[in-house]
Order: sequence, then C-alpha cells, then structure tokens
Amino acid sequence: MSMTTLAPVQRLRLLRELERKVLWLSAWTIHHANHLRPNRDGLKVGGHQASCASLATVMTALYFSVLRPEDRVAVKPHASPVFHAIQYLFGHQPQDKLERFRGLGGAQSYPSRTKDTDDVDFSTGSVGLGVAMTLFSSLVQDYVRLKELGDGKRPAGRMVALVGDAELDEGNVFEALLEGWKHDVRNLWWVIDYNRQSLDGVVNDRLFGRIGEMFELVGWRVVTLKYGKLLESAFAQPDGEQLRQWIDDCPNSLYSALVFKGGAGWREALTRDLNQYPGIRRILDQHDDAALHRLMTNLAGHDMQAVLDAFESVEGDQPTCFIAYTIKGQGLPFAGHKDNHAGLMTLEQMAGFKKGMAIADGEEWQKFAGLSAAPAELQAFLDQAPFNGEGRRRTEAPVVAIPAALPRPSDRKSSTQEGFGKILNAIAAEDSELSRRIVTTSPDVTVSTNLGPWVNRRGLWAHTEAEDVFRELKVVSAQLWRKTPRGQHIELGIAENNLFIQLAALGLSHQLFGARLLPIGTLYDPFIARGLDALNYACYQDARFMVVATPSGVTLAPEGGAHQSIHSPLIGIGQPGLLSYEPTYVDELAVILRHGLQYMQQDKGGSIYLRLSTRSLPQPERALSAEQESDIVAGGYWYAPPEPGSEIAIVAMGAVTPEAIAAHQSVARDFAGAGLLILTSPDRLHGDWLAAQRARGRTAGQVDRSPSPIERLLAPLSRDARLVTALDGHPLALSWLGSVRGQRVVPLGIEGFGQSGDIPDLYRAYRIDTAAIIDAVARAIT
Ligand SMILES: Cc1ncc(C[n+]2csc(CCOP(=O)(O)OP(=O)(O)O)c2C)c(N)n1
Ligand SMILES: [Mg+2]
Repeated sequence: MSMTTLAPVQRLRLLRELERKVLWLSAWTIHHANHLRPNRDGLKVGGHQASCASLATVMTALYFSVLRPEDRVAVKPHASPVFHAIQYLFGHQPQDKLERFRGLGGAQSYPSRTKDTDDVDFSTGSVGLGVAMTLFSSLVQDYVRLKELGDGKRPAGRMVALVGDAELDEGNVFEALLEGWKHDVRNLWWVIDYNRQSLDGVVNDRLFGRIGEMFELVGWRVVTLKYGKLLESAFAQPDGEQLRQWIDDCPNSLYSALVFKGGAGWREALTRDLNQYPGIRRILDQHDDAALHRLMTNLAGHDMQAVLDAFESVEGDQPTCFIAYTIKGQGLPFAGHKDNHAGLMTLEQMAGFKKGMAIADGEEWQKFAGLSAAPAELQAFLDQAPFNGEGRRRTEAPVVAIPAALPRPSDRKSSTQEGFGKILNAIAAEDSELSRRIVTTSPDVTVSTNLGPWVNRRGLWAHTEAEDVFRELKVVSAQLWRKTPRGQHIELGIAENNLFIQLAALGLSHQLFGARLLPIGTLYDPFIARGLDALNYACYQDARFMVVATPSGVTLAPEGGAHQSIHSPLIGIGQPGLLSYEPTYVDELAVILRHGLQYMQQDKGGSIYLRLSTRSLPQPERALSAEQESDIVAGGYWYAPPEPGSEIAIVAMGAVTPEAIAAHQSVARDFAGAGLLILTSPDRLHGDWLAAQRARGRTAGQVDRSPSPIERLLAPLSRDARLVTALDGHPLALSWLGSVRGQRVVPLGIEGFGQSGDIPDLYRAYRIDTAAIIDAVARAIT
C-alpha cells in the first residue's frame, strides 16, 4: 500500500478509526494517571479529557495525513495527551511514558521540547504564547530561506498552531498578529478549536462574530468549518434551512447545554421552536434520540471528511485561520457541560466509554484494539504518514566560531551601552561568519539602545527591497533604514512580548530550520517585566539568544521612576536558562559578549542577559590578562585586592562602581588592607557556589573541595570580615554573599520606586553614593 494509491474512501475509513483510537488513548492516559496509579500526596493528577476530545479529529487528520516533515506545530497545551497518543501510535512514545503521564520522567502535562522525547516542535502551556510562537517562527523560516543560511534542502513548511478559542482572549496573540502583518508573514496556519468553552465556562457569543473579520483585516484567509456532512445534508432537505437558521442563532450556552442533555433535549427544543415546519417534523421522526444527538452535534470540526476538505482546499502561502466548530468533550459523557474543563470521567463513566470503544480489559494500551480495520492495514497507514517521511524532524546546525577577542573600543570615557553599540558596529564592518549569523531585533528602541550603527551597516530585514525615503529625499539623518531580504535587523513595534517570542523563534532556528543564528535583542531594562512570561517561555524551550537591556536602574536619572528598573538583577538570578551579567567597564563587556556568543551555542549553555547603563564612566587603562578575563566570565574580580586577613571589603557592580572606588579610597586610609571587589555576574557566582556545595555533598568520602569562584574570591578575607555591597538594583542581588563564608553584609541598593533627578541627587536620595558606602562601612564595623 502506498499513500498515492490509497483511495480517498479507504483513507477516510482509516482516519476515522484512528480518530477513535486517539480519543480513547488520550482519555485513558489521563484516567490511568488519576485512578490507576498509586497516589502518594493526595493531589489530583489532572489532565483535560474534554479539551483533548475537542481536537481529536483535527489532530488525527493533521498528523496522519495532512502535515509534511517541514511543518512545525504548536499544540494547544491541554491537548498534550492527544499529541502523546499520536506519537505513541507512530512509535515515537513508549507506553511506559504514557503510563507515567504527569509523573516524573513521564509524558509531560503540556507538550515540552526539552522534557518530552516525542518530537515536540514548540512547548506550550501559558496560553497564547505557543500561538504567537508559530508566527514568529514563520518569519524566522523566511529570514533563513531568503539568506540561504540553512542546509538548503527543506521546502518552506507551514507553521501550525492548534489554538484553544479562549487563547484569543490573550492580548499577545493580537500583538503578534499585527507584527506578522507588518512583516508580511506567510505559511502560517492557525486552527481554532472553537468549542465555545474556556476554563470557567462558555465563551462570549459576540467575540467570534468579530474574530474572522479581524483576521481578514490583516490579510489572512479565513476558512470556517462549521457544519459536518450530516447536518449539511439535513439542511438540504425541505425546511432544512430552518434548522440551519436555528443552530446559527442558538446562543453558545444553550447549544452547549443541549449537547450535554443529549437527544431528548434536542427533540424538546426543536419541537418547541420549529414544530410548524413539516420538514423538521420529518427529520425528528426519522431520527431516534441517539441519531438526533449525532446529527445535532455533527459540527465540521468533528467530521473527518469536512476537516480534510478544509485543510486540502487551501493552496499557497497566505496565512490561514481555520475556525473549526467543535464540542468540548465530544464523545465523552460530559460533552458540552460548562464545568467540564478539568472534569474527569468517573470509574463507571470510563467503563461505559471503554465498552463503547469495544476495548476488553487488559487491552487498554493496545494500539489497534477495538478498531475494525486490520492491524496490518492500520500499521501500514501509520508507517507511511507523510509527516515522518524524512525521519528525525529536529535539525542540527554547526556552531559558529567566535574569534578569540571581539573588537574593544578604547574610549577613555564611555558607558557600557555606548560600548555595546561600538562593538557591534565593528563586527558589522567585518565580513565574517560571526557578522553574518548575528541577527538583531528590538521593539522600537533600536536607536536608543545604540543598535543604530549596526543597522546602518547591515540593513533592516524585509521580504522585499525598500529604500530609505528620507535618504532618497536627501533629508539628513544619522540612520539609514534600508529594507532588504539581506537585512539583519528585525524591527518590531513596541511590544516586549513580541520581542521575546521573536527571540525564542530565532533562538531555536538551529533546531527548527537547520540554520544557526546568533540573535541579539535590545530593550529598556525596566520593560523586561512587560514581556516576562514570554522571556520565561523562550528560556523554557531552551531557545538561545542574548538580551541586551539598557538603560537600567535609577542611573538613567532624569527619565524618572517609570523607566527605572529595580528588581531586574533578581530576574537575572532567578530565571532558569538565562545567564545574566552586569559589566561595569567596556573591556569587561567585550569579554562577556564574546563568552555569551559561545555560551549561546553550547549544549549545556543557555541564553544571556546583559544589563547595561548609559552612565559614562572613566575607563581603566589596562590590558586584561587571561586570568582577569576568566574572572570576568566567572562573575567577578578584585579591582583592589585585599590584604590577607582583611576585615573590610567593598563589593560593587555596574554603574555605582565610581562611588565604590571613591569610598574605598577613603576607607583605605583607616583600613589599609580593605579590598574592592567588582562583580560582573552575581547570577553566575551564585549558581557555581550552589553547584560546588552540591558536588561536595555527592562525593562524600573522597570530598571534592575545589572552591567555587566566589569562595576563592572571598578566601583572602578574614573569616569575620564585613562586606558592604552596592549596586543600582535590589540589594538582595548581592546580600547572599554573606552566606558564602558566614561574613556580615551591609547591602546597599534600590528598594523603592525611582524618580526624576540627576545622578548625584538620586544616588544620595537612594543611599548608593560615596557617603552612603562610607557610612555603611562604619556601620559594618561597629
Ligand atoms: C496564561 C494562562 N492563563 C491561564 C491559564 C489557565 N488555563 C488553562 S486552560 C484555560 C482555558 C482554555 O480554554 P481554551 O483555550 O478555549 O481551551 P479548551 O480547553 O476549551 O480547548 C485557562 C484559563 C493558562 N494555562 N495560561
Ligand atoms: Mg475552548
């Protein structure tokens, strides 16, 4: 048997069989986890049988027939068991993992690229983000294709999102939609599981009246899958149009309630409203309750032929939104009930469902039990699914070599933000693999984060060429905004969520499209908070990128409180998958940038967050030794080393370092051996410190006592030395240093909102000026 010779009726028959199996396996996987595994903590295991049921038809059609190897899919989070069931049928997911669904090491509650082993393209979980991820991935696919950065073999795939209808309440979906329109996004399919239910209840009727129009407004094709073949043929009968009108007018909540009530409920309602039509009476007479229920719930999203027709009717690369009418819990006892979101079938309900599926005891996990087609025929069909036609779908791409040193601007006075702009500008001038693989992006703060010179040299990315009108009209401007398919900067509108999802997509390009990119995104540090969930989402998927956040802290002074970031150093420490640095000097920045570009590409690496500043500081005249460079990467170095046994050290990071230097000079008059430690990454130091302690615990007996970098740095100090720490950010970021050797800390930093002012005033008001540091030393020793 081969796909090309399989007659459509035969394919339909097999898909319908598999649809039953997918529904069964998803429900059974959840049931097993909740009822048949020992429960040690009394917590409900959960899972969403109703949410799964509403996508069973659509996902069966897609994975077993419609999708191609180059397509990439974001599955609605709560349909995770459907996805795992499909992969189980494909042979990509062992039974054991389904048995441990939502248990340690088992199939994940929500599809996970990093934790699941069965070919997840995009992680999902926080609703709305997976949807946007497909859009930005499509832009990345085009970016890579237009520049021929990939392995060149792959045709353009469709980026597919299976979208819960309530996900369209998330603003980030619409932010993405607009950005996609601006960038002429293509090859995008969003399949909306329009079950008209969310978590708490029934979705607002008026919403979807507008949804289709919104998509059309931004250039999408909208394909509505409303009625299945049974209903369509009923509508074609005498008075059938009355029935169509009745369903069209039926409020979401009434329709859902009748779905739950079943045949008798439908009969009562239709008799009440349409009894005057002889054609309707005939339809009612011809259908017993079960058949009437089947007819009235024959929505296109559950009609395999209608689903296939819809998917196969679209051609070309215009983004397409399929609105698939479905029923939450279709085929399950609580279908349509507004409270079914987290509902689980009872033991009795499951027994009945199992019987209906013709599955005998002990056959629950068997791939083809209860199906009428021959196992060999089903297996052959699965084996030939086009989706798996090329084997492993996750791609690989070679690492881009990073030169031993990046260009180092030699200004005597500079800010880290300025230094960043200059380093990138110098890289832009090179013709190198590094300069070709960097792609930058920013939400309308490209120029104000000093990316302008890079963009002038490398151009804005767009599908088609467009000259800079200002330049053409000879209007003088420092910025040259020429758009070309060769451009290397993706300019976004102001939406930090979009920035992070764009970075997530760029940062997975090596695994999604076989092309290694080195994505760098810039934004203002305070507005990380604006896109924090998307940043977390990007890191959760192990996307690899660099975030350059600048300016930061109260140091941006006149800009005022609304723009001043306070707790972002704690985000840097607390966010898994993101290694954060806050350099003080430009030479440190150059070392860190180089390290970051390597770290982004390492198997056990991650993403990078640089917190920079606009404060111009006198730069030290020094040539960093290899040891100093490795200290900078490890998280800190002694700017003024302490004398052995010293009782006092000042620890500073970033923009406040000049104040710390001045305080240190003053303190050193009384405490000759006092040291000044400059940190570049409390995140890295803290992580390595914890790891070293864990390693010691593990190797008891032959104890590994090699100190972590912070232990080594603090070792020269007296055991009961005092540390005064200072940064332009929350003091908690450094106050943990006291735990390393049990030394007392007086932490300085920002705890409240900022306000407008100049640096001297603000540093004084927030007690991070020289006097405050000296005062803290005095307090520390008393
Ligand atoms: C950002 C976010 N907020 C809240 C939730 C909790 N939540 C999970 S599912 C859901 C409703 C989903 O409804 P819909 O998308 O229509 O999916 P359905 O289950 O109806 O298929 C909510 C609010 C979440 N997962 N993510
Ligand atoms: Mg829903």
